[in-house]
Amino acid sequence: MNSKLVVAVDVFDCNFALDLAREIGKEVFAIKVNWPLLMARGSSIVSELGQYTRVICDLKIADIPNTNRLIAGRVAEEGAWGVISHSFTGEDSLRAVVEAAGDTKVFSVVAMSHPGSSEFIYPSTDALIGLSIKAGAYGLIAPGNDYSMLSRIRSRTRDQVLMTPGIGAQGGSPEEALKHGADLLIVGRAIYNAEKPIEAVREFNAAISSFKGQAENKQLS
Ligand code: BMP
Repeated sequence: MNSKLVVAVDVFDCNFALDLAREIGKEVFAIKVNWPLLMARGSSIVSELGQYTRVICDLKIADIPNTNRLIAGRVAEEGAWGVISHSFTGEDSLRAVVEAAGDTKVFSVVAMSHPGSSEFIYPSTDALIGLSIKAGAYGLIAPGNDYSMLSRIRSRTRDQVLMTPGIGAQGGSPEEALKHGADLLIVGRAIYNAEKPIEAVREFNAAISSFKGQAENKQLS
């Protein structure tokens, strides 16, 4: 299935997450796990969900290189397709993630989707993009609900894959995010809180595939 949808499953209930993955796994690009599931189950949740679809581990790693290396190495051992790291800790810290992640793709945060992102992160976004590219990041995390920031990030990198949270519950629309340069769209609550998550997935997929405006959006396989 050629979907651009990454479903964030921010819950503590592992059975709910596994049932959801079984239901939607073939119709999404990936499932993203964050601290709630990792706290509830440990890192094995990555390989358990990996039976159904790709898994992106959203740890927002932000430590010294040695600690980052340990964390990214474990994520890679569990077979995660991708991992999310902060970049504000510096090039050496991010490079450690990239090296330890091996074939697991590293997405680096250069701007966030919540209002507080404008306090410290936005003023540093250009520098964070440069640092992330130098450190070898495969992709960048950019806000899917702030279209001018998203366009600005897209204009500064053609090669990196842009993965964008902020769609649905945080106000972003799939069409606008794609129009402004997104390659993968993260949607959480609007799917896992839906009465019928599979129908919500299909609606998002339909909105994504009906968007024809951006020939440059990357096709990931
Ligand atoms: P939701 O669609 O329910 O708002 O979830 C968005 C997901 O993306 C959450 O897992 C959140 O941690 C993550 N996220 C975000 O919302 N903004 C960012 O800037 C970076 C994120 O990883």
